[in-house]
Amino acid sequence: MTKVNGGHLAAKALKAESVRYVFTVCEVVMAPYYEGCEAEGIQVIGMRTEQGAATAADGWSRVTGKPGVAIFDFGPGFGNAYTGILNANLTPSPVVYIGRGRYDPSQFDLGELMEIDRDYIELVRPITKWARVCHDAKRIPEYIGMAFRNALAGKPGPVYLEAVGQELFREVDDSEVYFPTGYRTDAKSYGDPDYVRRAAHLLLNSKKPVVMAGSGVYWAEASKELQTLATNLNTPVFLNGLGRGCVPPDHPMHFSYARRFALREADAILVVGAPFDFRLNYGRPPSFSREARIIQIDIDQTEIGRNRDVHVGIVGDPKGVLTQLIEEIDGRRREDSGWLDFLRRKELEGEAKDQAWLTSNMVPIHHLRVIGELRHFLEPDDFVIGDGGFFVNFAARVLKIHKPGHWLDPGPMGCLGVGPGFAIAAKLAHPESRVVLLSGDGAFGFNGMELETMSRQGINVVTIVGNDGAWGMEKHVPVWKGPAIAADLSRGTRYDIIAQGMGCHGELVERPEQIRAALERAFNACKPALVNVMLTGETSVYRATGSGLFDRMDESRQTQVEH
Ligand SMILES: Cc1ncc(C[n+]2csc(CCOP(=O)(O)OP(=O)(O)O)c2C)c(N)n1
Ligand SMILES: [Mg+2]
Repeated sequence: MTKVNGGHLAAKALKAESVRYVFTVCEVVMAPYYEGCEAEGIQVIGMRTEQGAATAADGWSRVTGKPGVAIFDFGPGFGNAYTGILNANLTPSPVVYIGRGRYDPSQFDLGELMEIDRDYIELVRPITKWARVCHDAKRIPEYIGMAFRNALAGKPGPVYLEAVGQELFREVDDSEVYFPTGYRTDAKSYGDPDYVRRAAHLLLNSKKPVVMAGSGVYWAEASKELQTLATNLNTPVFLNGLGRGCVPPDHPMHFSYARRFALREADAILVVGAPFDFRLNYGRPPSFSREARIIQIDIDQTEIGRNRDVHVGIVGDPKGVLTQLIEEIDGRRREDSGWLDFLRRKELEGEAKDQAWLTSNMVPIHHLRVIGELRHFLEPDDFVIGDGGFFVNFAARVLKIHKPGHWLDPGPMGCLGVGPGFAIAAKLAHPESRVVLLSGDGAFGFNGMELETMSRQGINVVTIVGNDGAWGMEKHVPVWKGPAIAADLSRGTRYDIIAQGMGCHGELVERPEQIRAALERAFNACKPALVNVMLTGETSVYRATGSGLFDRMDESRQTQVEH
């Protein structure tokens, strides 16, 4: 009979889920969690804000496919973590968030420290899949099991669990504790065979089919199946969200620039694990053809037909359903008469327009020149994290991502400040890969202190700050009647010196010919590094390059480059 406290019981349950790291901001009342984790061989990573911790846990989920875990205090800790949870919720990403919970019920409603007149569950419920309080130390392992089951079941998403603070310290006999082991399944769910047959028939008989694949394909680890189906069907694939990288850029069916033409002119569109949200203009014209027959595959039945009429809706795990479709098609090939050639031409035209800017010698430097230089360094195993406005949009447009989960960005929440947390998680999960964080100067301000975490923990990320001295994406849009208000930041801020002050390698770059050597030194620094690149802040340059808010991106790609 061994005595063990509630915090340690939680750690044992996390260990059983193969958790390797938990992310937190130190708070002594959570000592039982921390000590339990260390005793179980789980490393506790101390971050600089709870937003950073919540985001790192989300990043871990994204780069491993297994839930990341963050632990934070209530009150201000909870408040800071909230943004990170919001972001995980919209992605959606399966993260286990553990709040400290209120402390001693005998003091509730007396005006205890950090008291609020509602409980935290009420606040977190709208932005999580599942949220609970555990009131009994002995039941903590059960609740951890429930948390993982709910995070991973069907459509993934974040969950929130807190244990009443006192219970973390309460010692119980471990022989009296029920440790569940078979509390969830990884089994795939398959689609209705009749619907699969109809989908195959429709696709095989279409003249201008398109596949639009999103994050659901990533979570289902279905990239191989997606590639096989696209090859067998002879059908172009476009990717969004975490779907990026699920088809490598050198695959003959991989397309990106031609998307607006493809979705407008298609006669059949297979939408897999990609919700009809704003990124797809809700599946509606003008971005989506009105006439196209839509086949939709999603693990979540409530996504089928949301915002857009579908002709064949298949509920099931994308890996399972794509496998069924491949079997149903059984080697039959769709004959293509010019559709692929047309889209390839559009693709090459789009790429060609960016070429001049990728090698531009203008001073201050153009955003695309930095990305152009970075391309010389990137290898298929590297991870690229985007955190910012225009700077990240440019990068997303031209960088080739070779593997699933190797591009992370603020996602549908558009949440600035996610970069350092994501980068830390990516590097911890894949120490053998290089991790590059592309940050706007505005975005850097949110969680830039996490470079101290990188420095302290030896997490060697290369950060490139695109320093245009502005909230560029807010400043240069044609909405303002006069000059943009509150859209400027100080020009020339020395983020490189700030990074040096945190123990990182820091470089300032003001001219394009300096970029390559600076990146070289940053990648070889053997410590975290930051390259601060002074960028142009001219609205006319953005217009000419074709950049803008998300919904203008496609239009602007048409803009003629005047260089
Ligand atoms: C947390 C948060 N606050 C505000 C915004 C609104 N927003 C979107 S893009 C942007 C500008 C980003 O500026 P920066 O990071 O410097 O990138 P740039 O566009 O200048 O390249 C802002 C403020 C947001 N998306 N997230
Ligand atoms: Mg900026």
